[in-house]
Amino acid sequence: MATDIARIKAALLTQHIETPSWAYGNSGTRFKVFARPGVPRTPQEKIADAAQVHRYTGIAPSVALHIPWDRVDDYGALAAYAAGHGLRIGAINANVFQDDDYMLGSVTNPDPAVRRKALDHLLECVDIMDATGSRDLKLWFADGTNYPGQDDVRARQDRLAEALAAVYGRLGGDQRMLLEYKLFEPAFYTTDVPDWGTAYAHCLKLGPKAQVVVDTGHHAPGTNIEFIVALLLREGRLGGFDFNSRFYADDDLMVGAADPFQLFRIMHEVVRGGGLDPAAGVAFMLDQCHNVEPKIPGQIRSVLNVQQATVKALLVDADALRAAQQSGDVLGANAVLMDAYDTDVRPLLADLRAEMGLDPDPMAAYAASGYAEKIETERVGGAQAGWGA
Ligand code: LRH
Ligand code: MN
Ligand code: MN
Repeated sequence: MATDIARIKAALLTQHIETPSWAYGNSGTRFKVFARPGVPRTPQEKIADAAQVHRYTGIAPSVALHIPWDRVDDYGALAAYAAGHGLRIGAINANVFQDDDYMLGSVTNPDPAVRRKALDHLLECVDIMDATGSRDLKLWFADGTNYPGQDDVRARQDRLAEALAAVYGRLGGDQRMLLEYKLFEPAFYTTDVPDWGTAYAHCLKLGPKAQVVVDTGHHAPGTNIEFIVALLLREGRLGGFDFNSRFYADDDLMVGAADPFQLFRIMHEVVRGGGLDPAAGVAFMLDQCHNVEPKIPGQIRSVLNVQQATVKALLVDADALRAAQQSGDVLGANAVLMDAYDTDVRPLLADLRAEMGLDPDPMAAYAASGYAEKIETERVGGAQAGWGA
């Protein structure tokens, strides 16, 4: 048992959770964006806030950027700034969904001039990756149609494939393309990358540097996300996660808040499929907004939620589970999983944090640090997360 705990702790230390720069800015819904005191005004201030999350959790050493929300003149200097705060720049998220030009789509737009503009932006994002040392380009397309007959669904797939191939050809040796799917929104009739199967089909044609990213909020209610995770991992195409929680649609609530059991089931498949091994290349990223709660504590809580689900998944007795499964012991097998899920892992995690030289209670430690009060006095006129900016 003691060696088991040591093994579990060692595995936990290899897991890094990336926070998104946009989580630190003001956000809301299309009805209202709430301005909170102290939110960052610049990409540098977002990085400084992300550094706080790493400081108290010890497992969030990178921050994702969204371009142009995080546009700067010198991305090398921004990476150096991050390094000065003990962070790396993580995934570069492209944004081809906010300009008026993209009303009828970006890379799938019927107008070749708009397609060219979108492709140029994607290629610029790879230039940024070169400057920041980022491995991953995350692509999400708002492209789709609202009405039957609005555009040729097959032609749009051809245009998408052409753009993806051009970007793929531009990737450096260690760089990857993560293709994100989403069931619907903003398009309501057809979406050009609506599901894992479409993303997977494109990635398969492109090659091994093209991987699927699973945003947990982008599925129909009742979808068995852990099955998708198991399948993609088995096929060597799970590039990573955009973690968040949903009740209804793309709610972007804190991961593990709505359904911690689902998060555990997902992490069980990650562990089962070897996805926790850094060599598997699964990027654990958050994609969330904090509309009614403070942002830095919201990110700390989210990172801890992923870690808690991970440790429970690591506690699953794999031998007992296999034995029960092979003997057809349905209830026994289910009980093995539930035993792990029902374990109170808080003492184990508190121990681990003490061993890492961290406060065992990251939420309390951040609250006591005075950082929130400091940024509230120092920063005036914080920026919006991106939407409508
Ligand atoms: C789209 C999405 C995608 C975007 C992010 C801001 O819904 O999940 O990842 O880049 O939100
Ligand atoms: Mn996402
Ligand atoms: Mn989303």
